Amino acid sequence: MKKSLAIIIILILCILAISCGGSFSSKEEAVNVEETVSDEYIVVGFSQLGAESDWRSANTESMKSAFTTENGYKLIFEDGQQKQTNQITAIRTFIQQEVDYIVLAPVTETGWDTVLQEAKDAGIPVIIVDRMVDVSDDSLFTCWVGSAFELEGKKMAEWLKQYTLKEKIEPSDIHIVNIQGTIGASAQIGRTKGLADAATENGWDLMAEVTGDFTQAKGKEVMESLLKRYDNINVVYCENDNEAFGAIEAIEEAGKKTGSDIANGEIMVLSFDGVKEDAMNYVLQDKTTCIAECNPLHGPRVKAIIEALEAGSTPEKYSYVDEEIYSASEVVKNLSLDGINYDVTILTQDIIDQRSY
Ligand code: GYE
Repeated sequence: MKKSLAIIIILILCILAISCGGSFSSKEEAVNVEETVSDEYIVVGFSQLGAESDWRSANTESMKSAFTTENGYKLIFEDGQQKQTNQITAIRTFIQQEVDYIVLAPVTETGWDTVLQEAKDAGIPVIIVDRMVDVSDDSLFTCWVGSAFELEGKKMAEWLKQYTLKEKIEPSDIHIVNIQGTIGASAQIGRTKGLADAATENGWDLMAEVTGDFTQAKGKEVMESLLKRYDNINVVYCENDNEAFGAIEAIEEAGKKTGSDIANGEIMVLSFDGVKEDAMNYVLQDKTTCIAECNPLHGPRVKAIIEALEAGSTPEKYSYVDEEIYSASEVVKNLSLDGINYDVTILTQDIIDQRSY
């Protein structure tokens, strides 16, 4: 009895020793895997500002599919939920994690100096994408890539000018409300300025500028109250597609029609982005009259910047993306701005089908 008990105890001790040893070695393995991951891959911390719109979803998708392990990257993705404080926390975490690059899509322009200085002190290059940062020292970031937001606004305003001229609508009969984007975001600042300057120059009645925070829900809410406040709105300038979706819902629920025939009581909706399918189909249906494109496919662009930096070259400080303007109406076929000609793309189903976003 005693002998067999001793054998059992020895057996149990052996099993314990083996399992403890096993767990030590798997812990070591885990550490090794972590180390190999950061050695083998380029680690990118991306602070995305939120998930407020279709444009943003397409942009997130583009970034995620550029920075894959197959492409040699480890992407750490953080959604800031439209709050700058969340983005600042994300950047500080990236610094602690000693990532190789920080990519920032900033919610608004100001307020980045301190945290970008911290990244610079840690020797981590920062690439700004989409909206810009307004910092006192532009060596706080390596470079920026995104859209020319004021140009988008100017193109839209020029389209409206040509359209109303051709349709013989008096400037003072153009009663506009602007549903703005997130206040302080480059996309809002540029698009608002493009319209406001043109309204002053042309003598249009720009009745209100109210933020819709780039969301469908806010766009609808704002449009509902604007319709109660003004009974003569004939142009709604929405600073993105999702606000336009919300505004169109509000207009239809109020028993009115959106469309290009403002001389006959329709309310003309103008918008930015042009993410398929909804936004573009609305143009074909004449629910939205004109869209200034804003291209969200920045993943490959940021990847090319990182590749250039890895190869030791210096990328352009600012890279602007070329963009189009779309309408189903053939009244305006081209625009001239500051001596440059832009063709208006007259939208068809084929064009929509060929687009990648
Ligand atoms: O137009 C809008 C999004 O910053 C360009 O942000 C971006 C804008 C885009 O919410 O849909």
